[in-house]
Amino acid sequence: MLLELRKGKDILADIGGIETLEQAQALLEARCDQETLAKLNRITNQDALLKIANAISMTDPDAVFVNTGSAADKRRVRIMSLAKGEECPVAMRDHTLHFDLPQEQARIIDRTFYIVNPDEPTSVLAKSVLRDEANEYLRTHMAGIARGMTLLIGFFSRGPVGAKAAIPALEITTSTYVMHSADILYRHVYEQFDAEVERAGLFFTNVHSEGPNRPEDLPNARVFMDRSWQTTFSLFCTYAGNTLLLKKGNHRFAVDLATYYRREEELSEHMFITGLTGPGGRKTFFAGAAPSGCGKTTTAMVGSDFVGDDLAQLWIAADGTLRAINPEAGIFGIVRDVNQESDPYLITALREEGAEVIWTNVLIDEHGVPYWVGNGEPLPDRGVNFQGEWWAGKTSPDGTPIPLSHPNSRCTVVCTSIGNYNETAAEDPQGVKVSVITYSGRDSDTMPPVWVAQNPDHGVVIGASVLSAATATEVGAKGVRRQPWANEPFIPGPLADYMDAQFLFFNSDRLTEKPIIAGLNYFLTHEARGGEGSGLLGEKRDVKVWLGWLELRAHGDVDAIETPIGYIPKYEDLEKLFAEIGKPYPKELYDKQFAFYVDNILARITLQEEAYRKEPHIPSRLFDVYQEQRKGLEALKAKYGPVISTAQIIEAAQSSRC
Ligand code: SPV
Ligand code: MN
Repeated sequence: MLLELRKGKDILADIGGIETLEQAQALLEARCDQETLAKLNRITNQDALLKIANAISMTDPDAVFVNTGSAADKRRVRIMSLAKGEECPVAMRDHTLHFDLPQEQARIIDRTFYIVNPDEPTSVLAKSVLRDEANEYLRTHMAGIARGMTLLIGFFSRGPVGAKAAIPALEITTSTYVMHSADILYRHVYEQFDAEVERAGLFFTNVHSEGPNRPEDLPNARVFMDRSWQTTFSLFCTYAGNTLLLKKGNHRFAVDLATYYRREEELSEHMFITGLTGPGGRKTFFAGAAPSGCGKTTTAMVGSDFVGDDLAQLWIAADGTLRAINPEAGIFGIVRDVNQESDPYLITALREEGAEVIWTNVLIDEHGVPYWVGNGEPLPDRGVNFQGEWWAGKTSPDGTPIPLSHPNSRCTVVCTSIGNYNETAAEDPQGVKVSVITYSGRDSDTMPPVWVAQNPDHGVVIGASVLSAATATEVGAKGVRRQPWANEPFIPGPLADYMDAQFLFFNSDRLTEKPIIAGLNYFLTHEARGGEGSGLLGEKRDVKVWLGWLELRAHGDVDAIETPIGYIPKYEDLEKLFAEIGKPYPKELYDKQFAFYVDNILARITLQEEAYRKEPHIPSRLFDVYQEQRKGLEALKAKYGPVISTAQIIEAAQSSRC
C-alpha cells in the first residue's frame, strides 16, 4: 500500500493539544455557550469531538456556532454573513454577493500542497510539503487565527446518506460565506453523523480561516491537505475552491481512497452526471470529465435528468452495473457565457425569483442587479466588480482592459432550483446506472467532436490523454497542458497508481454491464480545419447531438465507423440528430469535423508517451494502446497522406473489414 492512513503526527491534534475525550469535553464546556454545547452533546463520535476541540483550541475563536442544517441555523449563517460583510444583499430576494480579493479569483495552485510523510510519493504534477514543515507553518500562522471571530462548525455528507460511496465530513471555518456555500452545496447530516461515520468507516475534516482577509496576507495563504489524516487546512484566502474544502480538498482524499483502498470497487472523478431521454422514453445516464472551465456544467444541463455538474463517486454494484452519485447537492458554476440560449435552466434559476443564489465576482449595477460577460443581455456601462468601481473601458495601470466580470465569476445555487434536476435519481443511495463515460478538454486542433473507444483499455487511454488549454480557474495558469482524466489537479498520488486503478476498474469481471467510453471535443476551430479564424466549428447546442449519438451507441442503436482511435459517427445519423434540434448539418461541416489530421494525432500520442515514459510504473497497457493506435494511423497516412478525409476513413474501415 503506497498510502498509509493515520501515519505521522496528526497536526491538528499536535497544535490543538487535546488528546483525550475528557480534555475535549472540558474545552468545549469552557469555550461554548449552552446552545452550542447542547448541539455538540448529540455527537458521540470521539474522533469527531477531538477534531472539533482541537480546531477550537488551535484557532482560538471568541465564539463557536454549530450549524445543524435546521432552517433556523441556516438563516443565522446568512444573517451573520450579511452583518459581517462577507456577503451583501442584491436586488433579488434570497440573492447575495460575495467578492474575493482581486488577486484570489481562482484556485491558488502555487500555494496548494499535499502534506506528506518522508518518502511518500505524490503526483509529479502536484506540490507537496513535508509534515514537519506544514506543522511549523500552521503553528506559526493558523494558531490563534480566529481570535475576535466566531468559528462555525457543520456536519455534512458527500453524497446521499447511506450510499456506498458517500462520506461524511466536518466543515470548520470562520467564514460565514464558506459555511453559507456549504449549506447550498452539500447535504447536512448532523442528525445521522455518528451513524454515517460508523457506516462509512471514516470522515473528512476541513479547517479554514480567512484571517483578516487582506491582500497583504495572500502571499501567506495556503491550502494544505493532509493525506494521512484526511484533514485540510486553509488560511488567509476566501475563494471557495481554496476554502470550501468539502469540495476539491475532500475530493482529493476520495481519489486516494479509490486508488489505494477501494481498488476495483470505486472511482472518484471530476465528472458531471446527467441523464438523456432516448427512444421510447428510456433514460441513459452519462458521467463526463472535463477540466475546470471547459463546459462541464453546460454539458450536464443539456440532459433531461441533471444530477451533478462537478464531481462523481462511481462504484460497481452487486448486479454488475456501474453506479454514480453526486457528492454535492448544488452547483458552484462559472457564469461567463451563461445565457438564455446556451443554458436555459440555469438562467431561469438565476434570473427568476425563487432560488437562493450566492454570486461571486460578477458586476453589480446601481440597482443591485448582477451582470456577467456573455449573459446575452444588454450590459450596464458601470458598476462595482471584483476590482472595485468599474466602467466600460476601464484598464489596469499597465493598460490591460478590466473585464466587466472576472472570467471565473460564479454562482452558487442548490440543484433543486434547476429545472431539469432529477432529485429522485440524485438522492437515490443506489446511485444512477451509468452507461456512458466521456472525457473532454479544450482542444482546438486535434480530436474530432466525438469518438468511442473500442474497449475498456482504449477508454482508459482516452481519459489518460486529455490535453487542454488553460482556463481562468487557476491563478496564473497559461498555455496548453496535460490534464489526464481532467481529474489531474486532484490526483494526490503518482499518476501510475491512479491509472492502474482505472484499468482494473473498467476491465473488472465484476463490471458485467460495461459502459461505453468516449472522447468529446467541442473546441475545434475553423483555422484548424483549413478555414479562417479561431471561431469554433460548432456551437454549444451541438452538445445535445454528440450526447444523443452516444446515447444511441450505448444501446447498440447506431452503427459507426471503425478507426485506429475508436468509432466515429456516420454522417446520416448525426444529420438526423441535428434535425431533431432544428439545425441543418451540412456534409461539409461533418467532413471538416471528422477528417483526421494525422500528424496532430500522432504528435499528441508522442507528447503523452514521452511524458508518461518519464514516470515510473506506468502500466504497459497504456504504451501498448498508443503503439496500436500509432500503427493504424501511420498505415492510414501511408495510404492517404497526412489529412484523411471522412470518405477515406470510411474506405479504409470497409477494406479492413473485408
Ligand atoms: C473547478 O475549478 O474545477 C471548480 C471550482 O469546480 S473549484 O471549487 O475551484 O474547484
Ligand atoms: Mn471542478
